[in-house]
Amino acid sequence: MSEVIHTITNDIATEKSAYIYFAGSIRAGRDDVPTYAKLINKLQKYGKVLTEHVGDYHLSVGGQSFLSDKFIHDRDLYWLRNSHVVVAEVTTPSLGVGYEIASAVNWHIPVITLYKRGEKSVSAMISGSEGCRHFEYDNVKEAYQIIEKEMAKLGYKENHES
Ligand code: 6K6
Repeated sequence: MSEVIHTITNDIATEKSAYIYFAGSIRAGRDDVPTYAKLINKLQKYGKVLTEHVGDYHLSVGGQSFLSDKFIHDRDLYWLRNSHVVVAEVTTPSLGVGYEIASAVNWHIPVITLYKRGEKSVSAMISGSEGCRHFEYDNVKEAYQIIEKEMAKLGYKENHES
């Protein structure tokens, strides 16, 4: 994985592919990390995933604790503000992910939310938001198909070489 702490200033100036902000639970629980890692891997075919650490197995609930909360908040909102699309895996309910989704919606950044179909149901604040394209999926293959369809609608092509 590339460095967790980095700025995107140079990338933004030079790269043409999508900047993708992947949101997934951190302090709210890391049970879905294997899924996050697979979704991030898929999204990397469309451009740069600014938050690839979210899918890092080594980042536990206590991970990156050497960074201050203010640093994390400001850095992540900066990345979010500069992203072209947000993909949020919302199966594990997370305050941070909800906050990121609301911020992206307010900034008119397209948001795709993915929820593993199960016994529980997702918050109406997500499934009922007109700013989110909300989808439920049964398995990762189905989630990939949703990503393919939605990214194509947004005008982003999958790069099969990456
Ligand atoms: C320190 C101690 C425990 O975790 C840390 C490091 N925290 C974070 N590092 C990077 N991104 C974070 C961190 N905390 C929240 N975020 C952002 O909020 C991510 O982009 C996630 O999408 C989201 C997760 O929020 P919570 O509420 O589940 O932590």
